[in-house]
Amino acid sequence: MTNESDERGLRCLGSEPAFPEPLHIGRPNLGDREQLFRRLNEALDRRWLTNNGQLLLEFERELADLSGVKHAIAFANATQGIEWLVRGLHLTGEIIVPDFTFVATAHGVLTAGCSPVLADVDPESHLIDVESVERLIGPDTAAIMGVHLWALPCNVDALEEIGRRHGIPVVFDAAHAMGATHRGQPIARSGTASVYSFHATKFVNSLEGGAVVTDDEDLAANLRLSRNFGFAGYDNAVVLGTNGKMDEFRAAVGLGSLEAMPSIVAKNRSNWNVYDEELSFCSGLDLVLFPAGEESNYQYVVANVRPDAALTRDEILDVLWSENIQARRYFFPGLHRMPAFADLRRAADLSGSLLASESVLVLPTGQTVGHADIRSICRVVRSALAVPSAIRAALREGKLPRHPRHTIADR
Ligand code: T4K
Repeated sequence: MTNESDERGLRCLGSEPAFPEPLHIGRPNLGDREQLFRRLNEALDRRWLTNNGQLLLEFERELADLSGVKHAIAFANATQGIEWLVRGLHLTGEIIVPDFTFVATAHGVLTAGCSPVLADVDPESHLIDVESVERLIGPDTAAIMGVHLWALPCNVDALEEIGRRHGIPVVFDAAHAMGATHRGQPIARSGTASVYSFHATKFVNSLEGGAVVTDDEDLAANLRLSRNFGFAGYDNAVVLGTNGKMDEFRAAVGLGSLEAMPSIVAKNRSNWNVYDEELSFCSGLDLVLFPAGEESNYQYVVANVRPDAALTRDEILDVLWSENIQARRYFFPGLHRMPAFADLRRAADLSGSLLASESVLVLPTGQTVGHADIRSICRVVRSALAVPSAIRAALREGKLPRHPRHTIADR
């Protein structure tokens, strides 16, 4: 809850923090508890806790229906879903991914034995840049993996056209994109397959979890085998496999979360509208917009802090953290500037990704964030932007909590 007694001051200028306790960005949204406990009890009564249980099958059916596809294959998390999707398509060689994404996009490709190749992104939307993809296509390109970052649809049509022209599949990391549409259809109908995440911080969650959704019968059959040690019946591993199963408790949480999805989206959307209204008075910050006429889930409130803003993104972030508002600069500093991915082939021009990684500011939302909280957050940003020199001087003293930092090698 916001600290009502201190509506005007800023902590770095000597006032009390806007929030007495940390305001987390990824507080999990919860479905109906009674329903959850009923499902858990039923699973316990059945003594069927994992391995294609009834709740898991129900969860997968719901996911496939919501995605407008034939098959949903749940995994323990989306990272594993990405890895086994790549393996299930028998890909070898290079897979083009955006440089500005969560590390799991690249980890999943690498652990499947392929090499991610890092494409630039659009600095405004942060989505993979189609021209950059086109330039990176080479003799070893096996696939393109777009990422519907923030649940914004990639330029699906252009990516699919490139895929057709080069005879390679296009797949999507749709970790953020449950509930989003493209041309009025569920976004997950695009490409050969898409991968959702149901991590606790996602707007719908199964504690940990992910799923591959696809219309491809062979791929679906292969993934069902591979997530269960490759077993086709007792004692008979027919394909390479792992233990990627989702248990009944997680499926129960996932089912409840899907039931709550309309109310969570409505809450996210109303939060987003308040940010939109409040930040319109903040010169230098632009909210990343969702496409008109499409559905989305509004689970991330993302602002671009423009280079002409009175404070930098990192300065604003530090002011927010000093007020106990744990905003984030997700996907900073871009994959190519992380040691784990420094040796990957990449676009010569990653200026879009660099700009995104210096400007993205992700703000708290979800069930636990109220409109009054959002007005307080925006009041902090506005107040700080009004007195940039005083803020810089106060931040230099380094006495207040701030967003964690680490050194970035210049790569
Ligand atoms: N592709 C993309 C594009 C992705 O964004 C992701 C995941 C993936 C693939 C892979 O999906 P999974 O394999 O995870 O299914 C989070 C999530 O761990 C990760 O799932 C997500 N993307 C990524 C963007 O963010 P952090 O770094 O935000 O986690 P953490 O621990 O800092 O938590 C965030 C905030 O939420 C904190 O303020 C604490 C709070 N929190 C967190 C948890 C887990 C709670 O209040 N309760 C909780 O239970 O990573």
